[in-house]
Amino acid sequence: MIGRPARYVDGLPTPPRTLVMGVVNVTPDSFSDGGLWLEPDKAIAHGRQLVEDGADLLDVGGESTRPGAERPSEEEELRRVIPVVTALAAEGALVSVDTMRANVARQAIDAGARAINDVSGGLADERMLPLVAETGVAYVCMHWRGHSHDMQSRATYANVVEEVVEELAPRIKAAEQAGIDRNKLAIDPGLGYAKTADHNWTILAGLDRLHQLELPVLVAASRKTFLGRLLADQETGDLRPTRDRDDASSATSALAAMAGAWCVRVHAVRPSLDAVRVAARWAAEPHGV
Ligand code: PMM
Repeated sequence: MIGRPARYVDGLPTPPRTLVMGVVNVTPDSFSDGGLWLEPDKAIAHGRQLVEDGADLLDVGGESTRPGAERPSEEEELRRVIPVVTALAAEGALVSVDTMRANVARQAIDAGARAINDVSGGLADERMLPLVAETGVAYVCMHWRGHSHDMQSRATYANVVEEVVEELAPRIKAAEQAGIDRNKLAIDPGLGYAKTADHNWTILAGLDRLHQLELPVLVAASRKTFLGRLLADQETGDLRPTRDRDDASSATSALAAMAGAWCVRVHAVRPSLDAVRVAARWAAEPHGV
């Protein structure tokens, strides 16, 4: 039990608890909130609300990467993301951009973004790692096995935790070789990305192993299908609807904080912020009597 981050990312906040990243999806098709904030004004207002709720940083994304999703054009992604980043950064919010495209990252950084959250870990666009190195922003490197349209066909592992660690290690090395300062890096096991529900649970239970890579760990479980499956209606088997997964998401945030996660990426900020504060306070007590 740690209850607070084992490590932090240079240039981002360092509260004495796990950070909370609020999700601002400017997409028509994200699995839990697709279409809700597609208009820039709505997305900006939503981001503002998440900051008021206590988000340490906002993750603005214009591409849904839910299983089966088709990619938007780069032009469309830019059209969705840049006005929102510009407005929120101008208001003082700390903005991260969820993109796999170096060109979107570059324009977002020019618009004030201070971190890039790349679900492909630099694999989708070879210009991404050099761009991050050149601009000196923080970088979240996620475990990824390919684009969403067919990623679930790659959800095969003999030992999911070890394979995620083995496949993340070369991505970290590539990031450092491209010139990214190790202190600006965080890693993410990529829950749901080429992973089944059982894989996700195994990874969460194995976060200690991920920490052996000695980098801050981001956990993004919020509203994902594996929670919907856990909480499925016992009679009909219907998955718990996405919007009714926030209590479980907060429970996951508390447990991730207990395991030493650096940051949780969530849709509902306030309950997860409360959860990580509880975890930090709990773990601050000396153990035993
Ligand atoms: N998941 C989603 C989007 N971005 N970024 C990181 N680093 N890790 C994730 O697991 C992740 C992500 C998909 O969730 P959403 O559609 O609710 O944003």
